[in-house]
Amino acid sequence: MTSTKSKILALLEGNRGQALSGSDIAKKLHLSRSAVWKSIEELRKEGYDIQATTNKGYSLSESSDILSAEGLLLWAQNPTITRDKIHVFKSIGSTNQEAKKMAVGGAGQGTIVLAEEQTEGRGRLGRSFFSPMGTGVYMSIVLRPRGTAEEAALTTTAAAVAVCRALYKVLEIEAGIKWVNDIFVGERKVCGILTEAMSDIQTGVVETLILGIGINVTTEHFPEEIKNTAGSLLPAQCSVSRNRLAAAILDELFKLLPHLGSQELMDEYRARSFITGKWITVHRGDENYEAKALDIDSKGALIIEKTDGSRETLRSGEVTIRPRCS
Ligand code: BT5
Repeated sequence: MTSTKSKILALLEGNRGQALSGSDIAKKLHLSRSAVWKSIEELRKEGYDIQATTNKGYSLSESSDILSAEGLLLWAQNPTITRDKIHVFKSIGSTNQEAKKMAVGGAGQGTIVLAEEQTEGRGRLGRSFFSPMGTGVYMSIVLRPRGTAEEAALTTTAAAVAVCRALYKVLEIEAGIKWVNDIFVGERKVCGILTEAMSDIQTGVVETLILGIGINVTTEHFPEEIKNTAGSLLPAQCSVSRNRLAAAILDELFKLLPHLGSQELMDEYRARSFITGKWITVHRGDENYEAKALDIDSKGALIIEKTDGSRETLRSGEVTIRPRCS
């Protein structure tokens, strides 16, 4: 986006629903009126609902909900979130893939990639994440921890807590965490987290993490195979600022990252976790076995008790909750 268009969008986003006259915009931003008009036309072509009223000026509709750096910065409070670090795409294969490419090219800590749609959204173990146009938040963040694989796992833990906090702050939604990387509202998965590590082969040090977060905000129609398990935060007709939601998640995340593994963070993760105390099925490769989920340790690992009474600590993996009757 050109800097003129970016400045005008920031002004309109900051005054949603209010008319700003062309000459006031021009004066404020030191632009000609025709430059203002041209940028407004371009923004409209990009899908922004900008009304023009004679004698009043231009106003961006209150319900406008297009992801943008300008819209996000309006809400973000953490000073590390800056314009140059935010990259927004209309459609992309995968934001994690793009963030990885940027990281290889030297992108620094806190680089953010957002997309309105992913055509090849990814889950863990080669699974896919359904990411249709304009109804979700699909976001990846480049982190440079220079730490251990353990820290990498704790980053997923922090991200899960950050998402839950943001959902409550912005929408007053109480969400639960299904170890290790899924966020549920009620019985439905509304968010998945994918943390991918890039390490130095010789030292084993994790140099870069790509933290991917996908949220169904108002997605209505899910594919057949997930239509009974996936859900959205809000019905399709509701309007919420996805920029605001993304900013709240980033703010909470950057607040938590310096405290990975802290007592406070782990206690919050445990309190949100809804599998502890339940009977679960552990899926490992081709092997499936029953166990009771006992607790989550200080490293974010799941402690289970098998049916023979032995205990095991799972650092990663897949579990499903067994039906209550079994
Ligand atoms: C995840 O994996 O849930 C991690 C998803 C991470 C997505 C984000 S979006 C931004 C960034 N860029 C990417 O390419 N990815 C990240 P996993 O735990 O493996 O769960 C995947 C499974 O969840 C699938 O096999 C489906 O069963 C289910 N699923 C797929 N799409 C879903 C959706 N939109 N909502 C709920 N469940 C879904």
